[in-house]
Amino acid sequence: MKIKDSNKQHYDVIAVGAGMAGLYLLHKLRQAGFSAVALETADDVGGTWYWNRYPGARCDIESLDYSYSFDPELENEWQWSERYATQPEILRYLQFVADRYDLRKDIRFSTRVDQACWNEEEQYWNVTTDKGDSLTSQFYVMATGCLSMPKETDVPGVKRFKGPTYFTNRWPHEGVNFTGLRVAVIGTGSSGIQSIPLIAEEASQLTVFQRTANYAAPANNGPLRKEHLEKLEADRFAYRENARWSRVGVPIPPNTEPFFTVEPEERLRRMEAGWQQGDLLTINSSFSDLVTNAEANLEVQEFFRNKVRAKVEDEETAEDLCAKDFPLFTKRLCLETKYFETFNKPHVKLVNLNRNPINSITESGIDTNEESMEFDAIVFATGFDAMTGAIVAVDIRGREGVELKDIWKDGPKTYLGLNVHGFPNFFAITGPGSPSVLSNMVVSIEQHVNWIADALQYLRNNNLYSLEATSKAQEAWVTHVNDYGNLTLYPQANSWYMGANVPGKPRVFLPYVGGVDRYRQACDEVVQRDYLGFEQLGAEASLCNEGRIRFVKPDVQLLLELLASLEQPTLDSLSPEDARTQMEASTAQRPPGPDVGEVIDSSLLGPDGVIDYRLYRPESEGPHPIVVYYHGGGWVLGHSSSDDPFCRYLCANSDVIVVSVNYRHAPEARFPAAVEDAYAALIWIAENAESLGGKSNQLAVAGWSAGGNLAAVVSQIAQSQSGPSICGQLLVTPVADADFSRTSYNDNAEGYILTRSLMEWFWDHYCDVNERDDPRASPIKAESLEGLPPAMVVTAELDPLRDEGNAYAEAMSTAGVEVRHKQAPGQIHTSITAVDTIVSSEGVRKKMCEAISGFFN
Ligand code: N01
Repeated sequence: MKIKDSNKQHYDVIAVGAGMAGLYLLHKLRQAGFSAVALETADDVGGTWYWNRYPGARCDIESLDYSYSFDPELENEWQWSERYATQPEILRYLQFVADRYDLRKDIRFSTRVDQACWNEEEQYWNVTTDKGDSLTSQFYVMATGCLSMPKETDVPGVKRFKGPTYFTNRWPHEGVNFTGLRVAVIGTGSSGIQSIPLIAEEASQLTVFQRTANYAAPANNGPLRKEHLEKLEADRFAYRENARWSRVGVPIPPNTEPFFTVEPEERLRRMEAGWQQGDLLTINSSFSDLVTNAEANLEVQEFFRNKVRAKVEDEETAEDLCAKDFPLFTKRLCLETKYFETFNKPHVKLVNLNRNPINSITESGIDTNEESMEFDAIVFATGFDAMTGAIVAVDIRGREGVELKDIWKDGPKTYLGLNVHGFPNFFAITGPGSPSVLSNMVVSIEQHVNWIADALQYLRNNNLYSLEATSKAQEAWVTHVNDYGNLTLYPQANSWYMGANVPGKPRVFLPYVGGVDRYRQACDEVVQRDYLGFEQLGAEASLCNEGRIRFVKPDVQLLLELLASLEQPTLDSLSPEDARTQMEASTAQRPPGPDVGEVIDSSLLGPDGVIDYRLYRPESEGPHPIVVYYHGGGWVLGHSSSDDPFCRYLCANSDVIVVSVNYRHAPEARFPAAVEDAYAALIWIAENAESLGGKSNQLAVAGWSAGGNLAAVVSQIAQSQSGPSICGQLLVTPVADADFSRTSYNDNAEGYILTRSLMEWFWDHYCDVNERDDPRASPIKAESLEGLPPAMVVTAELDPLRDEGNAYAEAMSTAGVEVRHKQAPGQIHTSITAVDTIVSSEGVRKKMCEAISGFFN
């Protein structure tokens, strides 16, 4: 740092915003001995609770949880008066906090930040305001909140109206008296749903313009719940700690039961109990899969709709008020108090904008397609440019003058939602890519502030002056955030979570849906691993701790966690017999895979007796091409139906017959018995193709793992022994070599189901060491790969076999074979074939089916 102490306008930290985040940040930084200033547009503290003063504004997380936890004394000094506190009470609380910690002296009110530029030469941030101030700081923090930038009004003619217009998110401080007025409210999100019943109490006429009906649960507001208070008071520390390590920042244990594993009566009981409880969380957390399972979600949606139908007298209005356009929970659930009943009042009318859209706001009212309506006042409850709007409203420029707005034009990119590559010493509190709006904001704010304060102390203690995410770490985090979002139903809604409410905003899922607990774990791990993924510059030494914090696909990770929780013995610690029994037991639990036209179990005669096979025929009329499939299991485990869901998948999605053939297994029958059977079965199927319903000369092979090895080997044998003719080979995470020295054998030696030691166990059972260079064991060792059929090779990033599969694909390609090669990021050896279990590998599976279709065209 080259800043001179004499510069009075220089701070360690400049923060933007004096809401819940800014206040705690100031306190925390002061405690840690940093100089800090917060710049705030408003003339007082409070952030969202300063601006959103519309009638009925309240928190939708219970007040006891929606409270700072950093100071037990503060907790003792403040008593909430209601279960869901009103905006004035929450604002008083934040004012109390500001006074109690004497924070106002470090806040410049009525000051808007216009620009923040990183000065590369001096290594500081230069911040300018609308007041003409120019300040500098080592660190720059956006504590601007997720829902603070009002969405620009996009209703036509908005400027024409001569009467007063009000915006819920910028409500006049003196309040508004609607008594005797004809009022229009546009928008039925949380703000509309909270304010409409109260506006209706005053207005002589209220017309609500609804574009999309919303799900809302009753708030059942009242005094603080006794049992809730008792729980907190019994052990405040444990209570708050449980919140910090919960899914959404409220201490409710996560549920592991999928909806349809619960009996219908019990499902209904839980929904009803959640409804009576009156909160955002209970119903959702009564099951494990309401935001991932569309059918389960549909059933709960209908429960919500029936509640509306029971409350609203006019049938057409009731139907219009029933949310139908998006899955439940994929827009923020609203908490309501007499909202639906308000539409039973004779002076309240609902206009369904889908049937009767607004043509224009006029001088005296609103014209829709069907009528002209006169109003004395219009209220806009039209929402926010959420999560990114307030951040990019400031002209933030990082290294080389790069504008944040520019690099976020296709959607925000952050590392942990905290920092952005190219913007050293820049932090966003509850930024996009963190749980933020999907959590209790206070818990997430405290976590971010603590993390930032710790980071600043780490830099100070280590004589470092800047911290910046690497592009690789950021890219991996963005992928991780998207991967999680894509496992859920959230992307289906046109919500502000998706940026879909603001015309022209890129459609990207903005928050992190993996949970407060998992997110906190990731942030902690980054620190424990010496700020993994951050470049750290110092006066004497700098380091770049390159790396990715989460790269296993989230559903794969969940599967790994589930398997670990079963504490089963590893297969390689068992006898082959016991390993087979354990395998059978676990495959019995899988989803069955898609329906196909017909499944036939039969057998053929091999070189050493009968070989079982299972034939899968598509629903469409034949004849069809045939794929001979070899199952996985390290030549030791499995049989003709052990990859049943995957075979069904290939059959149904490629419109081919799949014949899954068994082969003799080791250690009872060692190498080359499996190869002999695999090849004999191939010949028999080629010769009997027509009687099996296949097309002659339309034959391909496929296999997974050891089966991929056999598919590769029989392709070589068929090619060298002139038959049968094979149109293509699909090799899925194949064993291509017996060489354990490749990088992937070390990188992925443990932790991803197929371990290095399990592979050693398989090889030892299957094949003598001195035979392993035989190309029938290690197909990559073949003298020539020329003339082999076209291939698709699929490898998984986190598989010990990854590099040999990659090497085989490359070797075939070099030999002139037409090869499609797909390495699946974040996948493990067993996840690519896990039909209906691992959703994140669905794209690769689709590609395999395309490849199979390509073999025959
Ligand atoms: O905003 P919203 P909000 N023509 O975006 C409609 C938090 N919050 O201020 O859905 C016609 O949810 C829009 O219609 P559509 C909470 O997280 C919390 O209500 O886009 N209509 C929608 O109905 C919440 O989720 C509390 O089709 C137009 C409404 O306006 C978030 O803030 C209280 C329109 C906007 O709903 C935002 O809530 C309040 C147009 N041109 C808010 N443009 C608590 O309880 C928009 N709409 C703590």
